[in-house]
Amino acid sequence: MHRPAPKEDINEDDLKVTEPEHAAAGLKAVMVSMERGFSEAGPSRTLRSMLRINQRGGFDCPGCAWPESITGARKPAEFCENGAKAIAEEASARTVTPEWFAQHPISVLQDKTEYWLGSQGRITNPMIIHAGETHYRPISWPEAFSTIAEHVNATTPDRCVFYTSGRTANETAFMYQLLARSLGTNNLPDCSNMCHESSGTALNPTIGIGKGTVSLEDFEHAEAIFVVGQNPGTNHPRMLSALADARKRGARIVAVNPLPEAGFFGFKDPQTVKGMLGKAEPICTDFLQIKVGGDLALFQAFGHLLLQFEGENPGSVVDHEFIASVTDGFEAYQQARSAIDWDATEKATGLTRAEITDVARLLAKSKATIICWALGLTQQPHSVPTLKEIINLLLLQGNFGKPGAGACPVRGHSNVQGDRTMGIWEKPTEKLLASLDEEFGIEAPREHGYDSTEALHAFEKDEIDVFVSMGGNFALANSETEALEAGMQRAKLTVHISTKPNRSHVVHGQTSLILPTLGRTDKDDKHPGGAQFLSVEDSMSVIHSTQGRLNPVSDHLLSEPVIVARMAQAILGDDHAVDWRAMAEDYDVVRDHISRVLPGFEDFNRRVREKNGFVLPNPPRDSRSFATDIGKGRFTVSEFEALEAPEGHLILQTMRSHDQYNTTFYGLDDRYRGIKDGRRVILIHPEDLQEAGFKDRDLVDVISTFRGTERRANRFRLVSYPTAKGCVAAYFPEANALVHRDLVARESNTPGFKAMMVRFVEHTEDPGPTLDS
Ligand SMILES: Nc1nc2c(c(=O)[nH]1)N[C@H]1C(S)=C(S)[C@@H](COP(=O)(O)OP(=O)(O)OC[C@H]3O[C@@H](n4cnc5c(=O)[nH]c(N)nc54)[C@H](O)[C@@H]3O)O[C@H]1N2
Ligand SMILES: Nc1nc2c(c(=O)[nH]1)N[C@H]1C(S)=C(S)[C@@H](COP(=O)(O)OP(=O)(O)OC[C@H]3O[C@@H](n4cnc5c(=O)[nH]c(N)nc54)[C@H](O)[C@@H]3O)O[C@H]1N2
Ligand SMILES: [Mo]
Repeated sequence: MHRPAPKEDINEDDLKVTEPEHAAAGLKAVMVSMERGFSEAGPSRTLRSMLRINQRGGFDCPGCAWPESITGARKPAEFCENGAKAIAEEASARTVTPEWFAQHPISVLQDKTEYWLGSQGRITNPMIIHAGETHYRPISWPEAFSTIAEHVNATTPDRCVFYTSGRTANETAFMYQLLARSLGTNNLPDCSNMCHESSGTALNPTIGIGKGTVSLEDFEHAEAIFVVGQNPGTNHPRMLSALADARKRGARIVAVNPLPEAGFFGFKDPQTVKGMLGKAEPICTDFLQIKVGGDLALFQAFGHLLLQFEGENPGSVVDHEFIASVTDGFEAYQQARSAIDWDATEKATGLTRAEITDVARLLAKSKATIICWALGLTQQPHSVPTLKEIINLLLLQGNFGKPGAGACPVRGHSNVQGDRTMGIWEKPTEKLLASLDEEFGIEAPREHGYDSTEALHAFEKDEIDVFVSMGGNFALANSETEALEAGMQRAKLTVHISTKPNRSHVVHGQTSLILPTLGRTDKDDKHPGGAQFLSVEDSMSVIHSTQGRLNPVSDHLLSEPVIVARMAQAILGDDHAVDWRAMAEDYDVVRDHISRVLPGFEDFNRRVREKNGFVLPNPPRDSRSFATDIGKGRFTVSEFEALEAPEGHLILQTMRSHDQYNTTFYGLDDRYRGIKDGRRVILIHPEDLQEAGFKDRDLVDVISTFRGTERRANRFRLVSYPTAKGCVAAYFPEANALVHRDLVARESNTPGFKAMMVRFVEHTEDPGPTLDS
């Protein structure tokens, strides 16, 4: 029944291109998810896990952070094709054993793509390798922990880095940050630094909370919903049901994106007979095909137009009462938006004045607007001002704390928001540190630590001795792939707490450990008090439990909380102020600590056991109040700014295919965009293709330029595609080698993954190691 793991690696010459699709999901999606599950995990593991995804008492889907309903009934199958693929990936019955490592020298593994590595299966034993050795070999858990302790204690805390990927559950994250701070460092970079950091950076000073202000029920009341810089059909498919329902009620749904993504135009709901028969529900009423980086100009234009409509018909658009009572800075904003340069706006956005004005009219009419966004807005040099401009618009019409309205940053990893709530942050607040000190009798360090970009710099300067990675794949996720990998290889110790092999394991430090762990779907019952559960926070601040039920693929796996506790015991010694053992034995002990340290978690152990969990306080949503330093919502003024490609260059954005989860590839197809059996492609507008002097499917090398320096990535195929003119698109992580380390969003330091300036040259060089094996 099991499909063997691919023996051959990707052959990019197999690439096939068909017309992009015009609707997402449907029967095909269900078939794909079932097929994938059966071949990876077998029918019994598949059915057992699929039926528990996102059910009360089941486990939280590791696919994305889109919430489940807490008021209504849940459907028997509360998941999507891509959630099912994420589960199948984790529930895989294939194993990566010590024998497997003995058969695969590092030199061979370094030539494999992430697709091949990830599809080998679940790692079964702790493994170690030293510089100069050819193979990872098994090591016992006690020896692994003492190896970590030796290295950590041989250096200073500021030379140790503790990275977190956003799948980590709340309890684990809390213990992990406590370990770093007990040791004496705030070096806690996380995937959020590369993801929605710009959102928090823009929201905290303007609305007093770094999170979204809507709940799922608000989608039932909104009159207008904007979906900006986001591809929900692939990355948050369950969001399409909420959008389709809103559209059916007559809400206006506006997509703003350089790509005409399939999910915008139709949705075949696999939960309905109509959808199963292939009848698509329309989703968007309006589509603005914007140029990459043009959103700040667009939102400034909306602000200008709303104020103009208000002037023409006073009292019709602007919520003066709201502005006067709970906001600050309106006059300066009004002043700044009173004039507009339409030529510059049209050039920056690639949209016409008429198109922008039409959508501004619908925005003006809407009495309840939700603006959703994701990475298209967070990974730009001017992301923070762009997002502040969205907040201006929402404040202008009083779109906070009323049904159907608010800001909705749609998060990525299933618990990335919870990890931050738990204190995974390199810039912790004094309040958090003081309450950790008080609860545990430790002295948490006050100096800020490295974010992910600073960690990349520190690797390059040999300032990191020990790098511990709680999940994730830092080498491939970040910018400057080659330089980063070289830096990681010079570190004294790298430790990867992982489920499956990945690139970061094979570009390892002088000594490297792989510590295999239980995933979301796995049973965690080797505790004195019996089976344990964990908790997560979704994109809308709902905290709920998650518990896997599958038998782990090996007896040697430890849960993440147990791994953290045993690392801490080894590093900090048995007489450390924190009772690590008690936390590892019983996760209720962790939750009790959390309930005393973090606001909103009072009575955590009781409330997390309630049917739907509980919702964290959210002042803008709950009471139209803003916990900023001035106690008000803050209008801000930003300069006009857009991306401009130098002569002969185009703007490159990097994005996900339909068959990948970040650096993990489930397969090689991007079904909705019509790309099959290949990933090294550049989607390019037909006119740009012609102007650049190339033909469809030509093989090129890509050169990016930033402040006079160049980066190169070889052997990509140009594919003629209806993207916005002047803008091209490639997949993450293949294009990460092109991202200069200093190309980041101002203030948030998030890499500018969607803002590279590139040109193409005919392919000349050897394909390089990331291609065929
Ligand atoms: N199946 C699946 N689900 C996932 C993930 C996955 O890899 N696979 N990843 C998870 C994670 S960690 C995250 S953060 C989310 C990511 O979710 P998304 O943000 O949807 O992810 P991307 O694929 O990066 O898509 C970005 C979208 O922004 C558009 N875009 C690019 N530049 C601009 C711009 O300048 N302006 C505008 N308006 N749009 C722009 C792109 O065309 C694309 O549609 O998804 C999560 N869910
Ligand atoms: N060019 C470009 N680069 C990007 C982006 C982009 O849009 N463009 N997006 C950025 C974003 S939004 C993000 S979030 C980052 C993602 O960066 P990361 O979070 O670092 O990367 P992932 O690919 O999500 O991590 C996958 C690995 O996690 C491990 N894993 C999976 N499940 C578990 C588990 O349950 N426990 C543990 N311990 N390990 C597990 C597996 O070994 C797997 O190989 O990448 C960023 N990089
Ligand atoms: Mo993300």
